[in-house]
Amino acid sequence: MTSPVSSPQPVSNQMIPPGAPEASLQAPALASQSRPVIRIGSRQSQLALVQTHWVQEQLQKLHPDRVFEVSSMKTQGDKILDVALAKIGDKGLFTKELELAMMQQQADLAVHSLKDLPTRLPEGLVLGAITERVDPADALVVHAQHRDKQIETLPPGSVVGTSSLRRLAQLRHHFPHLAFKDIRGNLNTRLQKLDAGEYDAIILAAAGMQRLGWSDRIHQVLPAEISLHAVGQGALGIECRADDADVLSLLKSLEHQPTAQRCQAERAFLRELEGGCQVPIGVNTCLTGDQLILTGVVASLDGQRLVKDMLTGLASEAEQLGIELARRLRQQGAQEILDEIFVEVRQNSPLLPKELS
Ligand code: DPM
Repeated sequence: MTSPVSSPQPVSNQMIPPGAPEASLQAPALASQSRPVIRIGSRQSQLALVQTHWVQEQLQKLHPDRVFEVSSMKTQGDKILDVALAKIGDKGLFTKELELAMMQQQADLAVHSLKDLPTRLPEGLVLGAITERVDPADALVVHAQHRDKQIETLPPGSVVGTSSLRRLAQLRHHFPHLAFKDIRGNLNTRLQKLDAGEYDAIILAAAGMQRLGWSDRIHQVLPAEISLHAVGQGALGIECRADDADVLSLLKSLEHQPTAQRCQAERAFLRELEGGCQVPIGVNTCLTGDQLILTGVVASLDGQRLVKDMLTGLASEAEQLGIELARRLRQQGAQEILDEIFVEVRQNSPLLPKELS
């Protein structure tokens, strides 16, 4: 039910009784009716826009009386395309500009690939909803000459493109005979580089390929035994201002509870290990009834050491499960691996995927 408010009055101090709790300042009915358009911030990449338009469409369907508008902008991660991701090392590479726009009231919500959203958000912003996850697995895409091969059968020395330390460390562990090279750019650019023969194969998230309608290029979905996916992979995270009750209530309708519970455990695990988005940390979650199984891995860049464990608990205690698994991995040597990587990345270790010149 919407109650028409003909001429919304600005909230003046005289209207608020002295000593009133802060919440009464928010006047949600006034806020929702006085705002003609809800502005959705997005990155400009094709994948980001597909995701944002999907969210816009869902919101529009569920709230036909409101207007949702998309405004797109370039983020730091979109601008620095010639430097290896791991070396930039900045958290929030793909999210900062959008967050600033929300804080400055130029956007009301922002749609992110959840895996690009740091586990700690800036003061005043919250994760308003986590949408239903598509396939969170990593996928192998091959050059035409390897159409008859799988990751297990690629010839020694084959050049595999990835900028993900997580993919690199796990794949080096299983396939030490492969060579790894850095690859940057949007998904279309990466596919072009592969097809042009710069790589024998590349590893991408199945989710991104699916959303862009390129599922037919997925040659092999990598099983969890070979590659545990990134925290939040395959889900969208929608961020908004913590005090925007109106937008928060609109976003509630997009939340997918099972995905949210799985991602809460995954994000708590990463947060507890203090890993940014460029760390060789992988996860897998499985939700059956009220039981949540969380698997986590921390791997060294050379692929020699792999600390991996699994924990089951109540989905309602997802956060605690993530924290507990992180502590266990730390007891098994995960912290030493992460500390080493921090130095290796800073010192430009030869273990990092080499850039193609
Ligand atoms: C993050 C990573 C990558 C992206 C690191 C990782 C992949 C970088 C690379 C945190 N963000 O996964 O270990 O391989 O060069 C990104 C993609 C998607 C969201 C593309 C991809 C689409 C999938 C999704 C980049 N962010 O991973 O192939 O929405 O989950």
